[in-house]
Amino acid sequence: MDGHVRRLLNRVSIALAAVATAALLQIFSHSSSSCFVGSPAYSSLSLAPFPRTSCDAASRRVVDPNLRLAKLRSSPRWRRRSAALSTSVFPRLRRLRLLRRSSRVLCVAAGAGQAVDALHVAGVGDATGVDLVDFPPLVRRADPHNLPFFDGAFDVVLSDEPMALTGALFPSRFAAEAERTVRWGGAIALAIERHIDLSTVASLFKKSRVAAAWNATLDGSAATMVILRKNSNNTKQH
Ligand SMILES: *[C@@H]1O[C@H](CO)[C@@H](O)[C@H](O)[C@H]1NC(C)=O
Ligand SMILES: CC(=O)N[C@H]1CO[C@H](CO)[C@@H](O)[C@@H]1O
Repeated sequence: MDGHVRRLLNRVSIALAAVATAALLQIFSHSSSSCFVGSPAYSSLSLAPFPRTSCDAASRRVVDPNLRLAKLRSSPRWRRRSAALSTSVFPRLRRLRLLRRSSRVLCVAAGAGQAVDALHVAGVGDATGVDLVDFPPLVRRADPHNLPFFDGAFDVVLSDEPMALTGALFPSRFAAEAERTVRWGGAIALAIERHIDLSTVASLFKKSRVAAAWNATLDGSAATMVILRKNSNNTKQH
């Protein structure tokens, strides 16, 4: 009798476990199809063809990320952005001795990962891309207001998205996180919209000084590039 009850209970618990597993699988397979439409804080005009919502993120799952990357790489927009980075931004950083092949670089607001890809092509192997929406294989999800990296983890923090800073929910928080994750003496390289006052941008970075600024064209959109250097100890007078 006792043994019979135990066997029965065993059977019941196995059945319940099976039901729970099936329910979980159901949840997992459906969770990504309920997408919320709404742009990330800095949904951009210049990256319009790339996915910017979780709906797009969900529909992307059927595509092999590497095939998709190969396709994107051959698009004129991607090539223009890569060219702008490798002929304008990277050489400046190198001349200032802020970028080397061994540098660890974080690309924030990385979109589909053009900057990460351009860094790889330029021989910088250790480049990490993050954005509000993950985009494998080059970009994973992270909130720029709360970056999941240690203090001083990177030699360079780069954003080639002109709307990233000014379109951020909290620009000062965005700036503080970029500064926190870059090492002392390292660089923050930012594209900003051309009408934005440089001193306004500089004032957001409490521990860094502007090392270079110039007007650049990133795949057709006029932007200003700014390179800030995180001071070896906070000597900035403000
Ligand atoms: C960029 O161009 C604008 C005019 O379009 C000019 O006012 C500004 O000073 C330039 N910025 C830099 C850093 O050269
Ligand atoms: C150059 C220099 O003095 N750097 C120091 C700045 O402050 C940090 C932390 O407070 C030190 O770790 C650096 O050595």
